[in-house]
Amino acid sequence: MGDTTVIPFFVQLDLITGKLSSFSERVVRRLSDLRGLVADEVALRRELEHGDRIVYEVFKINVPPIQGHLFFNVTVIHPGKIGEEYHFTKGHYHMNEQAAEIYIGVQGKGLLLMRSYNNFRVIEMQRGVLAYIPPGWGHRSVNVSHDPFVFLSIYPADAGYDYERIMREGMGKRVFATSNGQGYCIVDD
Ligand code: S6P
Ligand code: ZN
Repeated sequence: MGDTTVIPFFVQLDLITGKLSSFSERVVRRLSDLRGLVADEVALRRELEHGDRIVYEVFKINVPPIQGHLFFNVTVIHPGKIGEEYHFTKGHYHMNEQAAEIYIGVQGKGLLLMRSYNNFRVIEMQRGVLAYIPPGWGHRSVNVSHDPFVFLSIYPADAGYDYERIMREGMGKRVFATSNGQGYCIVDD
């Protein structure tokens, strides 16, 4: 029998800005949370001297973290660079190797980097792009625009997060600004 402790509910998503009418939790990730993950740790330390700015935020809607339920939340990656590397999320694998995920682009322009062992995929995200992250693929998002990059994620509530593996193995790709500051280049890591 399914879990019937949660009654049906809704929230309003502004499809232009990605703003949610309500959420249960706001997770804030700052420059200092990206220690050990950036290409240029010296640049990170330099930027930290000007303050520990917010790189991205996740607006979560909580349901029980058990099989059968679905999590859905909105990530906002603010525009910016650390050195020449565009702002990105920490990235993770799902602990539950059976757990896939869907991303839906809402605002701005970003890249969804994915890795499964030595296989790499990159999907360009913008409003209306529905991307499928199959089970077992690590994933990280990057804002390559000068506006906030906003996307919606939907995934099994028992997926869990493995950040350690990304720390150890990396994503295999990094995204830098081109010299004129307008475009991006994807570089092997
Ligand atoms: C969760 C999903 C996203 C990320 C969010 C922040 O499975 O992939 O909601 O949690 O974009 O990224 P990270 O890597 O810091 O969790
Ligand atoms: Zn995920």
